[in-house]
Amino acid sequence: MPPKILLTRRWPDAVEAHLRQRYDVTVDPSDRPLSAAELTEAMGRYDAICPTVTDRLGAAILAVPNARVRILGNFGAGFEHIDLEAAKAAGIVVTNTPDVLTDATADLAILLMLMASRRAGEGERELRAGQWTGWRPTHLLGQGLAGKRLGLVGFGRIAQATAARARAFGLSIAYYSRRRADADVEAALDATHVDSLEELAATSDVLSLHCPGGPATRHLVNAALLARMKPTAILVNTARGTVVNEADLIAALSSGAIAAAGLDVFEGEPAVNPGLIALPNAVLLPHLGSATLETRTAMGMRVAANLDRFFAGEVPHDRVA
Ligand code: 8YV
Repeated sequence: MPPKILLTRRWPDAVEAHLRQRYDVTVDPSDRPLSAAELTEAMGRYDAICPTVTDRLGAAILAVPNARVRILGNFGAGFEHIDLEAAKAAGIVVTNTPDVLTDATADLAILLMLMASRRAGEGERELRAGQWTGWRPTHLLGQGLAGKRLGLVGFGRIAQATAARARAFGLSIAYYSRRRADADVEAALDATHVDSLEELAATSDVLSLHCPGGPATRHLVNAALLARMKPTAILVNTARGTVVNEADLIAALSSGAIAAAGLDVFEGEPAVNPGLIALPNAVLLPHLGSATLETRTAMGMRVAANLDRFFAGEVPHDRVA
């Protein structure tokens, strides 16, 4: 009997078809976040659950008695929605999908930087509203990026890929990370390590977030940090909404403490703070970081490879617990 696996959401067709060749696959037909009760019930029914960022797998669910689930094949790089300690205690393996979404997410960070610096969202809204009165020398003036400094919070794969792209736009690169990168990585990107987040915030023209979510990074960007930033600075977040105190960000964008923000993730997503929606200098995207067909297909294939190794009795390559 092939292992029974649950995909909590629809995945690209090619991946679903690939998985069906090897597994007894159930795709939850509702394509919405599963409730705690539904996930708890699934724990007893499947050998593997393949969740996404919208499924919260906390201790109470993972510690359910008589669980059948032996592996959580997470569809995504970030896994702060899964309680790893509880998974370990229950003997459940957890895997993620690093690498394959690096380029797509770095592209999106650059997109947000460009949209925010060039006021692209404001311009598009004006045009679609029929309010464009024609070209004039002072219309919707943004800021150029060449010669400016990009500050990266975290310096993992996505941050480094963002840095490589940003260099082509003439930005210089600085980063803050608890673990300093190897000298050859710094040299390849001409990246300067900065000793504190405060210093990085104070000296960057664009501050782009690339750290994991979860309690350790919650509200790293708050009123105190925003107050250190330049009034011309742009904040970009393709990491997790929880890294930013949104109420503090709204205050900073409203008062002109910083110039603009480009956000792909939100504290309470899919609900977005109406205070952000009201701000012209906030570019807001609905968590599109990895949203290309190529990338989502590669993510699914990566989950499949992890399941294959696990069910063959081997250690999956992307095991995180
Ligand atoms: C995913 C992401 O689409 O991989 C991540 O960490 O944030 C997104 O790119 C999402 O997590 C799917 O679960």
